[in-house]
Amino acid sequence: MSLKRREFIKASAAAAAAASIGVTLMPGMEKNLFADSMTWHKSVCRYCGVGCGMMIGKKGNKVVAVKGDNENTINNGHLCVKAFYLHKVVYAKTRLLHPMIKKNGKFVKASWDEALGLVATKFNELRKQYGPDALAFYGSGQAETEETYMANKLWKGCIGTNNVEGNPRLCMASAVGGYLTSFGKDEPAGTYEDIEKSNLFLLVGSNTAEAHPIVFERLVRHKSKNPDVKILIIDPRKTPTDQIADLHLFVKPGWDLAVIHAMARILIKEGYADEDFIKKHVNFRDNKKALTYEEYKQFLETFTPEYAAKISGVSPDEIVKAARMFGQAKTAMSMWTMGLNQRTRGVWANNLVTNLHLITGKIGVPGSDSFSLTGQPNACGGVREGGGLCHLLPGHRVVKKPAHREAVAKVWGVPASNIQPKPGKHTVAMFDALNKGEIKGIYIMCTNPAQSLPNASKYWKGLKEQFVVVAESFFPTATTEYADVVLPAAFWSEKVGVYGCTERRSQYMEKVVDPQGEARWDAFILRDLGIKMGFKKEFKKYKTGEDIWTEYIGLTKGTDMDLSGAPYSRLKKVRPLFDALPAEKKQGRRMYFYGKPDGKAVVWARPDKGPEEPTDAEYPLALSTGRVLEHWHTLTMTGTVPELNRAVPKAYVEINPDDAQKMGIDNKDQVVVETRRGKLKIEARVIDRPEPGTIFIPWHWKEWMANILTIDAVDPGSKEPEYKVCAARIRKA
Ligand SMILES: Nc1nc2c(c(=O)[nH]1)N[C@H]1C(S)=C(S)[C@@H](COP(=O)(O)OP(=O)(O)OC[C@H]3O[C@@H](n4cnc5c(=O)[nH]c(N)nc54)[C@H](O)[C@@H]3O)O[C@H]1N2
Ligand SMILES: Nc1nc2c(c(=O)[nH]1)N[C@H]1C(S)=C(S)[C@@H](COP(=O)(O)OP(=O)(O)OC[C@H]3O[C@@H](n4cnc5c(=O)[nH]c(N)nc54)[C@H](O)[C@@H]3O)O[C@H]1N2
Ligand code: SF4
Ligand SMILES: [Mo]
Repeated sequence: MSLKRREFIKASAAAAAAASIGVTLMPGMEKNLFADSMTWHKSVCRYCGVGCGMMIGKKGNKVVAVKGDNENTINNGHLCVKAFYLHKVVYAKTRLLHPMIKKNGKFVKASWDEALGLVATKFNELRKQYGPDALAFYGSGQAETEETYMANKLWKGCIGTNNVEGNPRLCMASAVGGYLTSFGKDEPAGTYEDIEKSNLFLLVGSNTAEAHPIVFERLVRHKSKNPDVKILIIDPRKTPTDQIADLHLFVKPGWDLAVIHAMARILIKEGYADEDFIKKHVNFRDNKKALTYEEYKQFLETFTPEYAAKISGVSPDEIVKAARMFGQAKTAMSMWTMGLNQRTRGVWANNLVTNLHLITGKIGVPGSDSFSLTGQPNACGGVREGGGLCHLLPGHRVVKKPAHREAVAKVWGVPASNIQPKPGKHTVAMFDALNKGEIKGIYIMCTNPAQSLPNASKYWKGLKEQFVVVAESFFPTATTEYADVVLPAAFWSEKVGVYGCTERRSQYMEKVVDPQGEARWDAFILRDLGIKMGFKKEFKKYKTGEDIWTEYIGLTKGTDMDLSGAPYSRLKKVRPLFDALPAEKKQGRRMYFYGKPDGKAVVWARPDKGPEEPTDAEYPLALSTGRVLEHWHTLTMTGTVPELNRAVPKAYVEINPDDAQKMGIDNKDQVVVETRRGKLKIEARVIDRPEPGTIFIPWHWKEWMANILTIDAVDPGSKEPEYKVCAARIRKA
């Protein structure tokens, strides 16, 4: 089983190499590929946050092929396996082609006028009767910046509620919290170009090979050319990323904070600290107060290798080895994703990784950075920079600052008093309020929360009972089941727009073909809803995507993410474009990143708390959830591609052979995985990927929904849920 999988991954690496030659050959399409009538159009992959440039091949009014964009310096023409089949997803049988309204429990086809009319009337009624906070918007890091911008304006600026959230809360919120508390500014300082200049990579809680394959490919290429480059992994599971590991610390899920502190202690004790850098650029703090460097060292004294080893399950020698590797490397780049963010101590975990860079001065120079990998293609651009969360406004602004509200209200053409100073409800609280009936109407766009929320079944009640509108490109999904109205959304390639990737680069996507059926662009659906709700003056003016983008970039002028020099006309040519900072700021772009008033970053002395629900005698196993290479989230897209389904056709629970033997479980046995929240019948995969004591379920399938098991406890700072660990038990079915 495991061998087959490895072979497949090798094969997809080979396929990626083929793409670099220029063209991705699709099964059955080879014949017509070079036909004169085919044209190529600039786009971006709509899956992960790497932001690979993609060219769309069009024939007639049809998308017929994709290939990597050779001119794009992120991926240099390469694509990963999911992306190869993206053009097929456009024509999936499950595309939603007409608006539908639920009548007597059944979806009935409706006209746009009827569907939007119903939504507008219902939203206005609820607003009038219960106040603006009875309404909410729940969006996505896969939505375009223009789309999130329109939603933000309608809800925060016109309806007058800050109940605007999105799935980046489930994903990047802890990274945002980490950057803000460590540096005073969001988003990483480095770029992908640091990869080729780095001597060491600390991959902590990132399955880079499967979740960010083109970044992984760059790591592989760099290391194969420079064998001295070291790869250090801190992760509870063995994954395909291990193919390039020099050292892997197998921590127990949720227990790695002590390990990172122990590494910091060794770095200082053994003289790897950059004392000069520390003096110039660093402050020290704990949760209550400022510390001196001496006090921080004192704090670290608890974290001997032996102590950290006992807590984490790693050997003391390996911790020492890892710290020395980090210290000895001339430059170092950390990359992390959900293994750190999806934790009740996600912000702290982020802080501690950044500590390692600040202590050793391995930051702010080419090849060194604490570089969070973003999950979705536009979580950085549309949601973080665009302000698509309940406390934010466009341009890295916040609702609580009067000057920020005023600046935004002016451009939106609404009274500043429309924008509330108090943040709205964060995602888990939003769905809780829906359960309680405090929120009575919600508009869900480009996300599938009925499957992706933690402890999901708990939140189906609110989705059942309240007025739910779902804008979707596919049907049915776990969430459309609960919708009162579904609105067909134009899909990637059928709409214009901008995505902003992990390294803060903006990329333009051309509208290549017309939307299918009656599908419409999400941004214009929102515009038309705004008009129907009575906000004519505010929304009638947007005739094109460019109208929306131009207004948005005007709002970013003078902020730390100034995009005012990046109109569509320039984005069409430059691929990909960094935030268009003035040249003098660009020079020192890495230091400008330090956003605290004294220009210093913070090394945090955080306690080494474990997970919310540790294992115990009743539930002795740690359950972890995550991704596979071939599939994307809730399968509405990759699940429609036969080639990807054949590669990984169904869900399974990975269990270590030692545990399996003790419990009498064989490979492919049906087992029941149980947590305090739910039970799931699923096939066992006995494999030495998780360590003994840990089990893992890929969460993509609705039929084997991992989120009926996961815990909805959130990080108190970032409000991001702890998908990555809860207590479970397993038995033969
Ligand atoms: N193929 C594919 N690629 C994707 C996606 C997809 O659905 N499919 N989704 C995209 C999105 S939105 C995201 S957010 C990213 C996610 O990208 P990743 O975060 O890389 O992917 P995950 O599979 O969620 O798990 C991350 C890793 O965290 C580890 N981990 C779990 N618990 C702990 C812990 O306590 N400590 C440490 N140190 N590590 C831990 C897991 O073992 C796993 O290796 O992927 C993006 N790319
Ligand atoms: N157990 C577990 N759960 C997790 C995670 C985990 O690691 N473990 N990870 C979490 C993370 S990091 C994330 S990011 C979330 C992701 O969770 P979701 O966002 O809920 O998952 P997706 O399947 O990406 O949902 C996107 C939806 O948008 C639809 N869509 C696609 N294109 C368009 C479009 O152009 N317009 C519109 N309107 N709709 C469109 C798709 O069909 C799909 O239904 O899941 C979270 N849930
Ligand atoms: S690495 Fe991410 S952005 Fe690049 S082709 Fe694959 S899924 Fe798309
Ligand atoms: Mo994500």
